[in-house]
Amino acid sequence: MKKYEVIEEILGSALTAPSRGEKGLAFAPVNIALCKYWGKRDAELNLPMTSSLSVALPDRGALTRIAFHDQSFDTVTLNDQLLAADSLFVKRLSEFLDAFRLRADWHLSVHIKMNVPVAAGLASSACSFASLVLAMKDLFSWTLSFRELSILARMGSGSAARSFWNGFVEWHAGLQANGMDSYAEHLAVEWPGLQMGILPINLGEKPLSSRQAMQQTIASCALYESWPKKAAHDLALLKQAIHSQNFHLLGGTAESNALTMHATMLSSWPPICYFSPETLIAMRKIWDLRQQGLSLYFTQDTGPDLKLLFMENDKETVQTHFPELDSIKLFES
Ligand code: 2P0
Repeated sequence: MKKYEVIEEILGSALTAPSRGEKGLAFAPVNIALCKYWGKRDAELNLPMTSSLSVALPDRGALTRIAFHDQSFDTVTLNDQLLAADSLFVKRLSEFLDAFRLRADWHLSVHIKMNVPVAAGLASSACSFASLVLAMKDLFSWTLSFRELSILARMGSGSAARSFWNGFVEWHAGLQANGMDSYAEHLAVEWPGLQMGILPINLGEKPLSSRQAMQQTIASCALYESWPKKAAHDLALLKQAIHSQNFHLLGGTAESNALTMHATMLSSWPPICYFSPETLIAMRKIWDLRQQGLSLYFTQDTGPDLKLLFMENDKETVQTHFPELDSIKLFES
């Protein structure tokens, strides 16, 4: 498998397990894409069709503690609850770990503490896989660059490639078949005052996973053809907005990018819809408020929740209109 070759290339002799009793511990933040990763050119390596750009939610994410244990399988606890071995999340983590068990027979106990809602379109798999890779780096004493860590995490979950930094991060799609040029990089630009608010909305039904939704879109959506062009255009605009600190350009581009991604899903067959009635009500309210002069934009991932973008000086007004909003400062100021 291609995945094994990439791991061999990056880790080489560091793949053997050290002595038992060692532990690894690491935190990785949630990242929210402003230009979305939507569609893969390689499903085994999670190589994306397009480059993407995200911003991290500082202090929100996954803290992962791992240790060798004597069982012949991995165990995973999430927020102190032991997950069923046949749950999708455990299977994905364990499959990911399989790729590292090349030269030694070891299994891990994995304890993840997450301070964001799990699997609600809040990038919980991204921060889980990134923190798992960092915890493995700690456990195995790997000396790796962030580029290599990003490549490793990407093979667990695509968007995990972007979860190693606070602030803005760009994930380069890359061109190589083995994905050695598909990694994320931190953009060293701060934007004091920029805020994101999580607007919790419950869909009330089990949503389709991002992975399935992407596959279904690529397989059946005629509009998808236009996505790479749209993504490249938005990425350039977002970088311009970040460098010139142009909030309207940032918010408008992020919102348009998210709506276009959802448009590709709506025009897939069978259709994929992550909107609940409350999502649409909130969108209309944001559009109305914007017409009245409030600088407020949103983005949406593969769940019904909206993430609102606004500046600190509008926080009180935004919070008055959306009292349930969980507002997060994206940069120290
Ligand atoms: C993103 N999403 O850029 C996009 C926008 C969801 C909507 O990356 O199959 O869990 O593990 O590579 O990373 C969520 O998809 O998918 C995602 P896999 P992943 O944040």
